[in-house]
Amino acid sequence: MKFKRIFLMTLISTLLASAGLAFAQFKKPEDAIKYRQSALTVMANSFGKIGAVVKGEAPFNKDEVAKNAAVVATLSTLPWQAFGPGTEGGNALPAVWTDNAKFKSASEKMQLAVVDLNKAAQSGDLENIKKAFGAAGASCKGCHDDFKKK
Ligand code: ASC
Repeated sequence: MKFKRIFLMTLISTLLASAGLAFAQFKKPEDAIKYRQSALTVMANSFGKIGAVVKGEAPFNKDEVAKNAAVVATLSTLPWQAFGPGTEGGNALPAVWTDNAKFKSASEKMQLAVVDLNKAAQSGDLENIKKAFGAAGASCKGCHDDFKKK
């Protein structure tokens, strides 16, 4: 049956394409390193802008803080797919791969902390933003201590 064959081929290529998205997103390890460093760089930029407000070095503009916190929360989900097997290097310590469960849990802790920061930022309460910023910063540092080259 010709239609059945076409159906099966379509199904198989759809499945392969979606598997490709999950597993073969990067052609070379350098591409993965560039991707995760880029996401983390953009995230750190927005996080730093909130930090300046929290430290009193920049005026508190609610809308700006809310925008930056939303960027941080979104970007925080991206780097992890680019730490796959065979992508060792960059500023990442080997522990990312040898102690991957701990790395994953540290990354999840950070993602939860920046969701909290984003909630505080959207509500516009500076005291809550300060608290959530402190916790988020600690979650960045906690991961860097164990998994990032000094
Ligand atoms: C930042 C930034 C980080 C974290 C970390 C917090 O602004 O770029 O990596 O905060 O330094 O301790």
